[in-house]
Amino acid sequence: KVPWFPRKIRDLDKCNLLITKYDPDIDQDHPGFSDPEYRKRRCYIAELAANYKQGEPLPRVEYTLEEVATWREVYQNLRTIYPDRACKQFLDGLEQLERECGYGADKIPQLREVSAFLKEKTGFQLRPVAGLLSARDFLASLAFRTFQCTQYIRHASAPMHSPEPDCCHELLGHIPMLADKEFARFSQEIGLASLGASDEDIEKLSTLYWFTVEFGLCKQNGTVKAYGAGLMSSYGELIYALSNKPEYKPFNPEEMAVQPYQDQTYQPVYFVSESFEDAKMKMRRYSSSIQRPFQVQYDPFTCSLDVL
Ligand code: H2B
Ligand code: FE
Repeated sequence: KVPWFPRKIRDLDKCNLLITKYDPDIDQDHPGFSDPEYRKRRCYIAELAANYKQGEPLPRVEYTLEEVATWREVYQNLRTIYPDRACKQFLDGLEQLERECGYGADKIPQLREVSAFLKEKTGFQLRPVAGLLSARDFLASLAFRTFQCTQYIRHASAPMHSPEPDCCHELLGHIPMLADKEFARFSQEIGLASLGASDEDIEKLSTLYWFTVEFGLCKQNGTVKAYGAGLMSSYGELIYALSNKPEYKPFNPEEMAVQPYQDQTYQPVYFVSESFEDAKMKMRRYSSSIQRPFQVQYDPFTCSLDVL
């Protein structure tokens, strides 16, 4: 039996299964656990996401001075190490965001503006999400060129690290790459491959996503550069990933899909692709090997799927 999957963009309102892992209300090791103000703030922002319906204007958050100070610290630190370490597509995207979308150290960009920017560049749009989503729901939204984006910020006591996605991770890590047409297509293709897939295949796709979109490296002009969002939003790991200390393996979806990974500390192994072209080609070959009794095609005019 084929698991349910969204057929039209409005169905994404139903793709909202949250995973409670690293929750500031439950996890004693979360930096915000013993800060009632922070937990209240998180509840308020979670509420905005929970009440959101497809097509509504994206909620705005008035960020506090403390939140902006956290953003500033993250932005300034990371911004200085990007030029030597980030791939070209990332740097291009970030420069456009700085020029055209108000990106900078002094204010946290609003999802509404960022979504409008992306829509013009690659057709991607954002929707707010309250926290870590199930892999199935997260990947399904990519099929509709929709990126589920958290809107809260990490706790002020730990600006250099967050155990869960936050707006620094989304806005600095993911958004610049989603402004690249080729990468946008790559992301949507992973999403399309996930629709109606078995739990086992979802697990594999989500591991692939991990080693590409989150922690991927690629060669450019003979040097290894980073493009993964987990790297772009972690000062320590971005330096570490390109330091020659970890193990590097060539891009190979079959191997990557079953490589164990962990989200507690730096990755012991990274996969390096020869180019985006190469990665996309190999991913396509992998995706088409996933067994499904139907084919899906995205219709951009109606933002819905044709299931054949
Ligand atoms: N949820 C949220 N909110 N942001 C993510 O970046 C994210 C997610 N990534 N759920 C997913 C899981 C990813 O790690 C893969 C697909 O499992
Ligand atoms: Fe991410």
